[in-house]
Amino acid sequence: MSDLETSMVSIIDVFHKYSGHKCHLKKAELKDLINHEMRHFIKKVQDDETLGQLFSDLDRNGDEKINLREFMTFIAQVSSACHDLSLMHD
Ligand SMILES: [Ca+2]
Repeated sequence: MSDLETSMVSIIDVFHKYSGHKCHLKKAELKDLINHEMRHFIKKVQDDETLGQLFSDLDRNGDEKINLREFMTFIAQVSSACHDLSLMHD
């Protein structure tokens, strides 16, 4: 597989590592994923208010779960922000 394809599979694997077989993330699972897998890219989520705000921003269809599509949007936003930051430092 190409680097891009390997990265895409990795994102899906990480999602499933935290979602389990149900294929969606609850609040506590999103928090664990962010704090364990994205700690170099975004600030650790510590308080419930921050978590609740982030969760409702990501939960586009309002079903109180983060599905893979909603998670991918989040990954795209964080990746894009990191890209912008790296350009600023060039
Ligand atoms: Ca949702």
